[in-house]
Amino acid sequence: MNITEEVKVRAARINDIIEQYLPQEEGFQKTVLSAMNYSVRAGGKRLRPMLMEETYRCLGGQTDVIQPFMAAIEMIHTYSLVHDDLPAMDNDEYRRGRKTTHAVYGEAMGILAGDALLTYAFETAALAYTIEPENPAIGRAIALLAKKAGIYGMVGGQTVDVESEKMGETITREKLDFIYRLKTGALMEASMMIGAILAGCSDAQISVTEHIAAKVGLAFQIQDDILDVTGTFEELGKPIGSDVRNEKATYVTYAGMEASAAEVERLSKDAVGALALLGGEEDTEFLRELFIYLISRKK
Ligand code: GRG
Repeated sequence: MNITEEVKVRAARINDIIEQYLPQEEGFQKTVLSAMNYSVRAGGKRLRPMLMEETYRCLGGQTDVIQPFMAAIEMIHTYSLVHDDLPAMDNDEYRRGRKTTHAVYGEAMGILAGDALLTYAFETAALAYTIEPENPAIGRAIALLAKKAGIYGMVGGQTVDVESEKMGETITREKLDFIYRLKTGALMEASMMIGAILAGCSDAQISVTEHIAAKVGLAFQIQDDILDVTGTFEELGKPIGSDVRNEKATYVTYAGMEASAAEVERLSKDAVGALALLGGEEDTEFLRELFIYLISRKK
């Protein structure tokens, strides 16, 4: 498999799916709708919907019921980026190679577009009932999405992250793990777990997907820290060095570059190894290749 090409093809297909769920830009509230669509259409790797769809497929899922959830997870991810870029947070002017939402639409509209994307994500996920009205797994998937996006997930992690600014290397490994597990890992976990839930998996299999995604999420965030030091504006579509500027405690400041790179590799290989725990005869080749591909990602 040529994983680079395969990722590109899948991202393009995911863009088509997401596009179907974006709101029409009309009515008196048109500005916020336009700001939402601007944020989502800015592109991005579409990694979370990719993980979700592939986990669903690997575990035997066969219908389109996964699609509203793929759009929803990307809307939630995009809202987190829009808010993360705000002046009160990282105060970034560029993201995904273009001006951030608040830089184009103003701060108030940046806040509202993030709020709207979060709320609209749940409106979108609930559309799964129009595809499979009798499927009880949909309610469970919606509840999980809320939990992993909220105070016991991404928002919880971001809270501790914001409070840990200016701590440099004095932060404990335990706290850093907590931040990464929640801030970045939680949406990866939601992606794979929702794939498993909608595929009708057992609780044990759903737990395995959580375990795998937690490792992928941690590796992904450490690689993000590394790229913030070693990447370029052209590759990342945003300025590098934002962690240093914001005096953020990261894996790189905590453990150094070499140990961080080794940790990314170890976690990714652990995630690949854990794919065997899913049981059954699933073809996990794409997930395996994707986890390895992410180790050397440049954006
Ligand atoms: C509630 C005010 C308020 C803010 C919430 C929760 C939150 C802000 C921010 C989430 C934290 C965050 C941005 C974590 C970083 C995760 C991460 C590495 C994002 C980049 O993901 P990629 O590389 O991005 O997948 P693309 O652009 O490819 O989609």
